[in-house]
Amino acid sequence: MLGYALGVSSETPNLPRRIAHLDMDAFYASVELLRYPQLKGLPVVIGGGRRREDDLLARMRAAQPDREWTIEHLAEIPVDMFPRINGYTGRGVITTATYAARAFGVGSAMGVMKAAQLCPQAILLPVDFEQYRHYSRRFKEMVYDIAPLVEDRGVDEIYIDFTDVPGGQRQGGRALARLIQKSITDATGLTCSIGVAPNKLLAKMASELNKPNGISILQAEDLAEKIWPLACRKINGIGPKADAKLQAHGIHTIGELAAREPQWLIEHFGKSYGAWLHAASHGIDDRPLVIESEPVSMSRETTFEKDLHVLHDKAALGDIFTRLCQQVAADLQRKGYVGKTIGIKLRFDNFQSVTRDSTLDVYTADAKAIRHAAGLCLKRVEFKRRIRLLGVRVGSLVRADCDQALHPSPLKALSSVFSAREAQPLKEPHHEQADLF
Ligand code: DCP
Ligand code: MG
Repeated sequence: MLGYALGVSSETPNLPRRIAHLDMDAFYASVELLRYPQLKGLPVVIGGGRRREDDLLARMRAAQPDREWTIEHLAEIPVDMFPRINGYTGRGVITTATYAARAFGVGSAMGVMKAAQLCPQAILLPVDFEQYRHYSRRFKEMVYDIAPLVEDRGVDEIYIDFTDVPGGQRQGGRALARLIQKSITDATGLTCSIGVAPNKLLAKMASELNKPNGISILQAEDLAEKIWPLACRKINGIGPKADAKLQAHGIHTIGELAAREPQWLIEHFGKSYGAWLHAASHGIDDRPLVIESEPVSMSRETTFEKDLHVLHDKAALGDIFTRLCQQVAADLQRKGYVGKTIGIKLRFDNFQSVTRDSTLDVYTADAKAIRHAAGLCLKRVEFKRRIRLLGVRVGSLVRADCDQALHPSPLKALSSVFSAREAQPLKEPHHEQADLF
């Protein structure tokens, strides 16, 4: 999927934009059920410590030594032999649960011990990321073959531009959505849910309306009926903190959010987030699909559990900052890229965001070099409020093995030591209090 420029996806003037969001159903759990079909329909949770399936086979060999037990026989292991969640003690967290387990209130990100209280009879299986990645690739390949303009959103979700694909406009996209669903199920045995709408924001909400194995078609005129009654949290981009703040102002549903004056939202949530809240509640979103091509940047960011103070939480912030730099460096190295624009992003407790970046003269994927340059960017920020989000980005990427990356001009390489320090525009004050983490 190389060579697509950003945003080329729906330039056809005559056809209305139709964007699909596809999300696999109970993904990790459903992949587990492919090898343990005997668990279908039962409450199963995925998470906790590493307990390998070999353990299960070893138990079978001990229980029934007269026959063979290999990886070929996983589907024959009696349900009674599977480990139950109620024996679990530990601090593990659940990645996902089958719909049968969800009926008991069990769900993603819940502590395993909490889940054990809610559904003690649930079966607990360990995670197997390699297997999930395998099925992730397979379902995406099926989609690329039918509709090539795909934005990869992670292991189990994608956006697909239906606009110009045959069948993509029929019944608002339902015909094509059905075809894709069927192709995925035929190829993998897995089910997914698809929402089709005028843009990514609405498509993402639509895909949740009919889960599992559902299709939802949303038109702009359905907004008031289908979207406005939903809780604000259903908008991708309204997290628990923003939601709590909205609730405190008596705003619970997307409709109530849509009824607020944009100016009021801007006053309370900052210029960019406030304006975005207004647009989102009215179903407005013109973000293009980011089609797989050479990445332009890689970033890592984290929202803190509680807002942190630049002085009082200096050590914690320093650690988090270093870890983010290490993560970005590891991402770059794993994918074979180097970059020379190092940036930071901060969001304060009033939702105001600031970014700063600086461009080095040499390309790097080195955690220390990134940390150093990002640290200098931090100095250019004035910290008057607590911080709720911190991010590190490396941009201007090139492949690590290309000429530019391997043979920087010697003069430039020498000067880079200084330029990182001097990259900040002169008009910006140097805030010494930021020299802290
Ligand atoms: N996941 C995780 N930790 C979380 C949330 C999700 O490890 N807190 C993993 C497990 C999920 C996968 O990511 O299977 C996809 O996440 P989804 O939110 O799409 O959840 P599911 O696919 O499991 O269920 P759904 O049918 O609601 O999409
Ligand atoms: Mg999913």
